[in-house]
Amino acid sequence: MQVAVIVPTYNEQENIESLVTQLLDLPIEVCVIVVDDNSPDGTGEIADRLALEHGDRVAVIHRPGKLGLGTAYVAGFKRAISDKVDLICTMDADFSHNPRFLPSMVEKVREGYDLVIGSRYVRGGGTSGCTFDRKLLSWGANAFARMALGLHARDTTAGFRCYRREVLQSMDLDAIKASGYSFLIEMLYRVQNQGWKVTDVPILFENRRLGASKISQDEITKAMRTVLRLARGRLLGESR
Ligand SMILES: Nc1nc2c(ncn2[C@@H]2O[C@H](COP(=O)(O)OP(=O)(O)OP(=O)(O)O)[C@@H](O)[C@H]2O)c(=O)[nH]1
Ligand SMILES: [Mg+2]
Repeated sequence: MQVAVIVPTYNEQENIESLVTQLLDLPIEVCVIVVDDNSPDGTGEIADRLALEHGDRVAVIHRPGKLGLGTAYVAGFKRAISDKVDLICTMDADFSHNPRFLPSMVEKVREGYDLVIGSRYVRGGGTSGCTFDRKLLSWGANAFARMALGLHARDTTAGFRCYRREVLQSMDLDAIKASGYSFLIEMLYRVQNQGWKVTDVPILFENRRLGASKISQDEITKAMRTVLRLARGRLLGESR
């Protein structure tokens, strides 16, 4: 099975090289697709150098500016679908999602699941180094999304995921309205409503050590609006 890992980046120059190196050193073979939004700190140039050094195993998509996390995933998905890889994973560049958990996630898809989520909220999973406020935000957003949308997955806002290619191919990716962080919730909602098999595997989520967070108050407000929009559609009986 061919596995692609999509890594969206915006100002991750402290992290990108060691992350790509660790991904390429995993016991399973993966290729990496970096989606960089013209990071002012030069992340895109570092990624280009890595692509030159590693040939087919590293690709870089450059976008002209900070266009949001959701549309960065979509750009990566389209590339991976056209490359006909079997499994398409997503993860953050900041080591909150440690590459060492990827093999167990890929294994779950091999066992027959269609979407596997690297989850903080199942037995064996957890967080480390996060402030109380950050934990509360994440826990609250997750509980709200699960309740309002009837989501079964335990960690609905996690960006550490592994999709079977057919799941992404079956979707009109451009129809997903949420473009920022709430893209993850909308995507999960659509995947569940289409009847695909979703599960969580435990991961330890570690707070970023290097670089700065890109989550803003604006993103949090947008995420709440996305959940309310989808919940309204659910109440009105719209299928997705
Ligand atoms: N291409 C692209 N990548 C982005 C954008 N916004 C965030 N990212 C990347 O998406 C990943 C998640 O962003 P973070 O800022 O770490 O957000 P987070 O992990 O939810 O929050 P923290 O715990 O504060 O780090 C990182 O790899 C970012 O570099 C964007 O607009 N475009
Ligand atoms: Mg992060």
